[in-house]
Amino acid sequence: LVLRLLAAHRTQVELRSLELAAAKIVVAAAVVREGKLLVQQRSYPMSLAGKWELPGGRVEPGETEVEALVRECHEEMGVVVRPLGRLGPDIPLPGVGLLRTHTAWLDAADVQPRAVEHRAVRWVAAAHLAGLDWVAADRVLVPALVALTEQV
Ligand code: 9L3
Ligand code: MG
Repeated sequence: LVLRLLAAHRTQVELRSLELAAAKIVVAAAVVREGKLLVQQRSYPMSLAGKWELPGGRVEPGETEVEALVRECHEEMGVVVRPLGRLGPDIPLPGVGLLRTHTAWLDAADVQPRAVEHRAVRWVAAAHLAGLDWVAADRVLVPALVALTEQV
């Protein structure tokens, strides 16, 4: 019996380390221009449709976080961003991995992001950030996003 319990425990430990090894990074961009933060409204999956989030997505194998951030922003909004540095804590995404945020610069002042995959894209002032219907993970970032938006 003891041996069987030990074996069961070892299997659990092995499964746990597999889960950790598989933890995927999802990168998100915090882009501020003229005192407003760039946010997007999700169109899928159904459980997240209508909720607001920072633009971004999964880091693909062989890609750095910065490369993924630039690629995702280009795919999702047709704009080129310049990542600047990390913002706020890593946030667990249950069943997916970790959400990691980078601030980013949208250098062309005249370029307007378009909602390619999303329902809408919007520039939001600091005072209105807390009132958005955020995706749960992104809501954790609101204090850091308000501070960033007020400061830029
Ligand atoms: N996610 C949460 N907040 C964000 C982003 C960009 C992504 N700001 C979550 C939603 C999905 C997963 O990460 O569960 C992958 O994102 P995507 O590839 O569907 O954008
Ligand atoms: Mg995405």
